[in-house]
Amino acid sequence: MASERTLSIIKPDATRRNLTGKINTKFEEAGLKIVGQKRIRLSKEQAEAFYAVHNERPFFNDLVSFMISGPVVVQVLEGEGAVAKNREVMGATDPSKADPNTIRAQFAESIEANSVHGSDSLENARNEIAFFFAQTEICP
Ligand code: RTP
Ligand code: MG
Repeated sequence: MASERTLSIIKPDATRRNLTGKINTKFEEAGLKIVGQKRIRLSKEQAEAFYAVHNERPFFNDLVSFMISGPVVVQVLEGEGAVAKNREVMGATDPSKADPNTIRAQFAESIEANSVHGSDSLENARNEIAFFFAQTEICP
């Protein structure tokens, strides 16, 4: 399998509870390398643009409010099959349905405050990485 990059976001529920290091350990133990990382506060416009695919969904406004409620850590993860591997490490969207040992099973508070985002395809990963990172901010 080829080396890939994927976009990860540690969400406000996790930064609030000081879980950045514990979540990063899960990525690193799975063989994902953190090759870009910054802690930022999303603007409402940025959050709306990032989640534009969900703008017809009933949870859209709540999701945007949640994502701007505190700092997030945006990250580029690199490794063999990084897109799928990261989704595996994250676990299902709803933490009550996530496999044990996944980030969401261990740390998420709810289906919305579920601690992490990860790109769901290689094409989305490329677009999502470009949304947050300049080439010079990624250091493999
Ligand atoms: P993500 O995009 O954050 O990696 O998560 P995902 O693919 O597992 O979930 P997705 O269906 O893309 O939904 C994006 C985020 O919206 C929130 N959500 N809330 N209240 C609800 O029913 C609901 N459903 C989804 C979650 O924060 C989810 O991660
Ligand atoms: Mg998604």
